[in-house]
Amino acid sequence: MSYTKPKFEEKYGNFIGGKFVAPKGGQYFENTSPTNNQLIAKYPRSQKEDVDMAIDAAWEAFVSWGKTSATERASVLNKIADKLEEKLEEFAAIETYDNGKPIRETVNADIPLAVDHFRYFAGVIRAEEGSATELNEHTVSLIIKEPLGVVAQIIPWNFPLLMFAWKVAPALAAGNCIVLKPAEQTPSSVTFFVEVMSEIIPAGVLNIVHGFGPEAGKPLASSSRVKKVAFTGETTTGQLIMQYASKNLNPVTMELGGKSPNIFFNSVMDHDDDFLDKCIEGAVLFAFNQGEVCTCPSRILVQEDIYEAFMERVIKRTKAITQGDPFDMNTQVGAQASNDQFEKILSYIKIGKEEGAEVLAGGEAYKASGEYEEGFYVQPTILKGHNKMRVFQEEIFGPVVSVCTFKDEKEALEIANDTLYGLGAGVWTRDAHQLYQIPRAIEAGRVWVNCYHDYPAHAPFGGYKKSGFGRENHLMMLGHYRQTKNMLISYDKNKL
Ligand code: TXE
Repeated sequence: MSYTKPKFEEKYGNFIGGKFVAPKGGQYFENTSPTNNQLIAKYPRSQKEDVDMAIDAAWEAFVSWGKTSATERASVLNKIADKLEEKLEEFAAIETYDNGKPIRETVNADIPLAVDHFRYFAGVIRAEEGSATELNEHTVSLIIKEPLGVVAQIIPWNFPLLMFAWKVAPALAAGNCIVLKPAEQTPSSVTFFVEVMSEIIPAGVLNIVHGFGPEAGKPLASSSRVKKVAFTGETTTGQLIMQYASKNLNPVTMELGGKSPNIFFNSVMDHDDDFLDKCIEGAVLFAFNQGEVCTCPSRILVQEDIYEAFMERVIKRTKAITQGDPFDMNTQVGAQASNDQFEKILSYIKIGKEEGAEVLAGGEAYKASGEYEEGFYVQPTILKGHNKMRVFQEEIFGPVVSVCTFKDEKEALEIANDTLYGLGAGVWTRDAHQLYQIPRAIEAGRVWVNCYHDYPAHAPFGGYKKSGFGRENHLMMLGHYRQTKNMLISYDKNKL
């Protein structure tokens, strides 16, 4: 199957009250493809007045959506999933062109995972049993879960449609209406989503406001008329958003940056080639999605007695990565999401070299050919150094991994936990003690053991430390989108 670049209209509106509307101020920004630096389309440069209009539409829709039954909402979510699946290839091509990630990832991961997310929350919301307790023979306590109302959601550009699904599916399942701001770098797949779902989702239940963080994101997160703010993005932006939301005492969930350790113990080299191959793939996953993943395993820790033999294979495998044309099914690493990101990654490679890190692979921009010559590509890069270097401590968000050695379990844990972040981690070992005790001692919300980069809808995901709080995926996510009503009912005719 071959994939081609999708077609776009010249410009799009915000999606408010079930239709596309022009921004009130009439301003637009240009969105370009990082694959070739060509214009995709113009999107609204929204301001507070546009955000207010979307919040109005959402509250209007909440009057009826907030009263729908779980069965009705589940039916809507299932229809969304079916439609997404039917148009999977179109969504994948849009995502690849707008974000730069290779088509093999959008076809096999981004869009199918988004489909599954809607199906999962459609099922979860109907499986609930609720609770009633008899406090004494005359009094019953009922616990009822109610939606919050209108919620604000602000998402990043690294998984535009998947992050959208992570936010939207549980919020809708719980009975909320939404105003969501996509990242300005990747507005396309969300726009296509609301276009094709307009006959499925009632008008005003899901509203999209495009634009920049300080102009559109800030008024959304600051509004006293939203009842919750959900955010995924950079840690410092998350801190700002918490300040805005705190003025209204609004609850927030934060999914922020990471600097995840990926630890390889010496038992991975024990006479089993299949398992070792799996470990090598696990190490090379730093390049998955161009390293633009909050859980990117961006620090490899290798036990010192296997370092040479193990890294020889990792380097060889890294150099064999196919890079370039994102629409070629064989391409494993596509374009970085934007010029800003491209420049940031190259500056970190320079910082690493200046700090004295040794370049074991890559180390430069990648020159794509033909129509992709003007795109933003970086070679998968391996830097060898120590954990105090900036390239080990700061989030690069690119296909760059920093490698160091450790002596024993104690030192592995010291290095792994010597970071501000605590989102993801990987542990690779054949030792039964290590495969339980090491993940337990790592300060991170998700630890993969003998695997990595798996994101099932029914496993909770979220950070420790400066990687945020609150969990996404899993039924526990519903707790972030509902409030608890307790009704105490007396059946006693006489006594108070
Ligand atoms: O993120 P921002 P940026 C990290 C990654 C990357 C860096 C910068 O290291 O290099 O962040 O990327 C909106 N009020 N991550 O600048 O600013 C913005 O419009 C309200 C990690 O793109 O966090 C976008 O919709 N909203 C990360 C969203 O916030 C604001 C994924 C994310 O943008 C705002 C992305 C404001 N003041 C980047 N400022 C992850 N953990 O997955 C910005 N926004």
